[in-house]
This record gives sequence, structure tokens and C-alpha cells, in this order.
Amino acid sequence: MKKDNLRFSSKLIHAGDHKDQYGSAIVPIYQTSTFSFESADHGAKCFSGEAEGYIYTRIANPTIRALEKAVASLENGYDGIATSSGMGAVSTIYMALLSNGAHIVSHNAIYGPARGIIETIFPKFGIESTYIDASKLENIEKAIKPNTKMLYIETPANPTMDIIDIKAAAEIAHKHGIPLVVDNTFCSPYLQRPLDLGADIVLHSMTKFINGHADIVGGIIVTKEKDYYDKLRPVMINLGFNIDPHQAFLAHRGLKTLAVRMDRAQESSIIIAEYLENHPKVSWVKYPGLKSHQNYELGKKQMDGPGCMISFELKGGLDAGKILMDNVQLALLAVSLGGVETLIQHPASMTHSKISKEHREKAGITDGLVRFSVGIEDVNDIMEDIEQALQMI
Ligand code: LCS
Repeated sequence: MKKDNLRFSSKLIHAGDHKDQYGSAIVPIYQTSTFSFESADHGAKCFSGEAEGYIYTRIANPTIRALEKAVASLENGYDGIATSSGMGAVSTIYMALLSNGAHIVSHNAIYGPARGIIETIFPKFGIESTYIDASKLENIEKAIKPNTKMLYIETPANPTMDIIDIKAAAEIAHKHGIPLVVDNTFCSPYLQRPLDLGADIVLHSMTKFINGHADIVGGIIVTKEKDYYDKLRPVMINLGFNIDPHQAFLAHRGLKTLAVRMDRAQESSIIIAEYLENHPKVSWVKYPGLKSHQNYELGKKQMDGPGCMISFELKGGLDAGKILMDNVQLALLAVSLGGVETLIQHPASMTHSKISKEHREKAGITDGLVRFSVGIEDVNDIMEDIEQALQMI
């Protein structure tokens, strides 16, 4: 059987396969910083690109390459670039594609630091930004200027769960000759493949669903075409955003169970979102699987499932949210997401606290918003835990 056209769940197991001299079933951890050359001539040829061969782990490493090839194949892209963290992936993209005098257009509710570094670090390199509600396409069109070099979105967005039309955003970006970059962390390639919808570059915090076990920090970029790959890879290498082989091994191991983990957590998320929406103490719930989501139809069209992230606000606002967070016993009160354990956190004081209150409010990140990352525990236990905590309010 040819392994070229495997279905997604099979690709999860076999993409990035490699053969080694011992026939090892999985890709081993090449825990080495450097690789020896056969001869001086071979070393020189590896550097010039005339010969294939590993040189130094910051540049490339077999364990890392297997992971990069696997995720690139799942995203239907040209190739992957693994990074030390999701922010390493974000920074690689910004550093490679934005130069002095450039302008970036982005959604107002992306992961806090992805916006934060543009507003605090990049201005010193002469880079400006406009943050808009990109779920309204006319806002994107209005924000693009002659010096705009990138349209950067996250969908669903962290933590508002806004859904942005990737196909339409790509069309706008391309009309203006700029790339569309999509952070696909909340969906993973199992639920959404932005490159198929017209995006040029996709990135992930692998810390989340791809690894899935809350035991590493890592990131990855996949480009649709070779030219962006060739622009981005040297930036990752030379700015030192590389992942470690052991981290890459764990991410690759976690990746294999992505579909089964997400199927389970998503099934529970649908039940939990409906339960919360009907709860008398809850004022609103944002979850792509609820008909009340303002982009429910778009979500159904561009995603293969509503995912495992739920944002909601209690009628008692922040004070009630704090009681809930202090009283859950099964869910961990922790940032991050996409792991096998259910997590609860408060974006305004945690993941998005470095964004000004004014910008948060404009983006819909209210002080009362609470975010759930649903894990793979028994859904009845998760619900009983939420219910007992809600009763404390
Ligand atoms: N992109 C998204 C959508 C994220 O949610 C995160 C982290 C990143 C990028 C950055 O990835 P990292 O460097 O942490 O691997 N999101 C977090 C969150 O919501 N809670 O804690 C981290």
C-alpha cells in the first residue's frame, strides 16, 4: 500500500516515518548537538548544500525533522519549522517578514503576547500595527495600508472564540500582495487546515493540542510554498528559536493520539457548553458548536468540529468567576490549554493581562470572561465538578 494518500488518522501515526539501521518502530531521540562529517570535503559540501547531511542541531536534527515533516504533511504544506515555543514560531514569522517601516494588521483578540510583542518590542524596529475585529471582513480591508506586510489572525481566537473567515481573509491579503498567517493552535490540523483555505503560513503552539500532555513547550510553522519556508528557516536557525530533540520527540509522540484525544474532549465540550448555556448563573457562552455563536455557520464550514475550548461569563461577573475558579477540584486552575486534563483560567488577569484594559474591552475580553480547556476525563466528573463549584456562588 502506498503511504502517500493516507487518511488523517493514519497520517498521524505514519507521517514523518523514517528508517534507521536498526528498524526502530519510532523515530529515536537524536540527543546530540553536533554531527560528524565523513571527511573535510563532505563537511564543506554539507555547508554549501552540495551534500545532504546533518551539521548541527540548531540547524536541523533527524528527530526534529521527522516531527516537522509530520506536521507539514497534516497541514498539507510544503515543509515545517519547529521552534522552542509557540512564541518562538510567532517571533520567527515577525522577524522574517517585518522590517523597518512595515505595518501589520491583526485581530484584536489574539494570544496576549503575540499582540504584546508587536506593541512593546517591535516599535523600536520601526514596525507599526493596527488591531481590528477581523471577524468583520470590511475592517481588514480598511486597516490595510501601502506599507502593510502581513495579515495575522487566530481562529478561533484566544480567548473570545471569534471565528474569522480564512478563505475571505486570504483573498483580501492576496489582493494587496501580502501573506495571510494563521495561528491554528485552537483547532490543530485535525479540525482545520488553513493552508487549504488559502493561508500562506500556519503556526501552532505545540505546547497545546499537538503535544497534548502538558509536558513540553514548543511551536511549529508550516508554509504552503518553498519561498516562505526559505525566508523563515534561516531566521529560526540564526536567532536560535530551535526546539530541542527531546521536546520534539515528545511532541511527535503526543501528535499520534491527536484525533482520539480531540474526539473525546470535543464530545464532552459540546455537552458542557450546552449545560453552561442553560445554567441560570451563566450570562453567556462562546463556543463554536453552539447555535448562539455569532459565526456558527462559518465555523461549521471551515472547521471539522467545534473544538475543546469554551469561554463564558457568569452573571455575577468577575467575583462569581473567582469563586468558580477557587472551588473547582478536578479542573486545574492553570493557563495553557489542549492537554488531557481540564484547565480553567481567567484571561484578563492571566494570559491577556499585559494587554491594556481598554484594548481588552474593545476586543471582548471582559473582566468576567472565564476560559475552559476541556480535557479527556469522564464528562460526568467534569460537569459534577463545575456544578459543585457553581453552587458556591
Ligand atoms: N498561540 C496561541 C493561540 C496560544 O494560545 C499560545 C499560548 C501561543 C501562541 C504561544 O505559545 P507558547 O509559546 O506558550 O507555546 N497560549 C497560552 C494560553 O492561552 N495560556 O497559556 C499559554
